[in-house]
Amino acid sequence: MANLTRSNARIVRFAVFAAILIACGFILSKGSSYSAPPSVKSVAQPGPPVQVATPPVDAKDSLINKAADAPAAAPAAAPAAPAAKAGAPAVPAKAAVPPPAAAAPAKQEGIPQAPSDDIGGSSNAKAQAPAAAAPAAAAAAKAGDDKAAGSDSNAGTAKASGSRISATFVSLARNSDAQSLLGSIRQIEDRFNKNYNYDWVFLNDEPFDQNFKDITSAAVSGRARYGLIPKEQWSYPDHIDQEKAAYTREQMKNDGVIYGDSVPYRHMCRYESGFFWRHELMMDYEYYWRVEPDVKIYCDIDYDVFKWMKDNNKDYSFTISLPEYDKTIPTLWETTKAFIEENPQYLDKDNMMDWISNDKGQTYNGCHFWSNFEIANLNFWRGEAYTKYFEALDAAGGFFYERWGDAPVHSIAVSLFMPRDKVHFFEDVGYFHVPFHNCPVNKATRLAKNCVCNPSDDFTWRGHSCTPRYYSVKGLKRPEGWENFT
Ligand SMILES: Nc1nc2c(ncn2[C@@H]2O[C@H](COP(=O)(O)OP(=O)(O)O)[C@@H](O)[C@H]2O)c(=O)[nH]1
Ligand SMILES: [Mg+2]
Repeated sequence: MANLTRSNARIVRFAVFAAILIACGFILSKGSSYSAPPSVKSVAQPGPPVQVATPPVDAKDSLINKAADAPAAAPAAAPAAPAAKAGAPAVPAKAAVPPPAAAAPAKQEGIPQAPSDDIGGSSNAKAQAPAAAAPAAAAAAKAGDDKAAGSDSNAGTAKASGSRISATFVSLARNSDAQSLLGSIRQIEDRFNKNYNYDWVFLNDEPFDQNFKDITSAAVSGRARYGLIPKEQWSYPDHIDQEKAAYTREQMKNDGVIYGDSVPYRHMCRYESGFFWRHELMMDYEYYWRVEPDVKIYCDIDYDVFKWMKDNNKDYSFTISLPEYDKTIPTLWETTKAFIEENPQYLDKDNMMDWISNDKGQTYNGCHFWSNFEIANLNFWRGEAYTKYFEALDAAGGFFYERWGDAPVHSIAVSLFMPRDKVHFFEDVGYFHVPFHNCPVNKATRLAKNCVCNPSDDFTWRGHSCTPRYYSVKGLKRPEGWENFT
């Protein structure tokens, strides 16, 4: 009886064990097949790489939003950059990696949104072909720049944009300037912007044609943006006496003054003096680099010059300075003096009057920064002192009754209303605008930066240049060997 009870107990234990085994097997096999589909779905849904890697050019915003919405989707983040370059907001892939909140700081930093009149974006997309990418990344890597360690332009863009500041190139140009401007763009891209992909704003008093847009947007590595100048900023103000203006032009023509009889040139000078920073497209930026057709960049620019300006508290910079042709500005200084007398509060206590005047302000010596090259802070022009100064000059009418250039106007304002420490001479930016060259006279600089210019062409230390005076009044140390190039 005892034996029978023991064997029954064994049978029961075996049955229970077998039942547990069967149940486990069932749970294991069924369980995996039930839970897998949802998890696969949830990973695949937010950002299938194929979808992001081949964006339709016009799907700008949605792509940016997608990237920002997919924080952990690394494969999606890298290819997101083409969308930014295709004319969409330049939200870098890097900015898309953190949670969506990161989008706000990017905007605050000034990374602009695509405006409605940004009509260059679509053709700009093709400029982002990998061909331009590899050299960009390689150059950055060579420079020891961990900002662009990626293997394609998109990665480079994303990395570079992480530390970019709010800045743009700006070119005022006619449609007929397309080819000559292309040469300038190519050199700036190759020597500098391929590593940083800053935007490029093109402004014109007439609508840009398709050829201009095709050519320029294909060449720039950042966004290409095209703006039309409002008519009232490129025409005579009401108070201008047309007959008097015409008479002046005739006189200047007879005197052989360059552009003396040109009406468009006068509008151009007035626009560059008083309006370019007010253009809707320029509102998105803090710093700009002005670029003209047919200029040359002789040396590598292996650091972010915009960021350098900001980090070093500089608001205006130049490469060449010289005296103005005084027949173009007979009353500019008198008008300036009258303005200062009425508004002494705008004169900076650490101004550079000693650079523009040899007699403590009685007369203007004509020295000016050659404004076809400018890297500067737009906020200076936007400020009260300059705005009021421009209004006073415009009211006096010298842009039309004489031929006031934007170069002396900018330079006088910088010298009087800006502390001298905020002005910078870019000795290392080899530059040419016909007929003057800035070529670093220091051999080590030329070699380090792969310059292609001849220092004997350099204008900086020549008798006619105002840059030696600039060095003197600021007490700067001149580069080694400067005396061999006077
Ligand atoms: N849209 C437009 N741009 C102009 C006009 N005239 C000159 N510019 C631009 O203004 C800048 C200065 O003109 P430029 O001919 O180079 O003058 P220069 O450097 O003083 O000989 C360049 O960027 C030109 O492309 C014009 O009538 N319309
Ligand atoms: Mg020019």
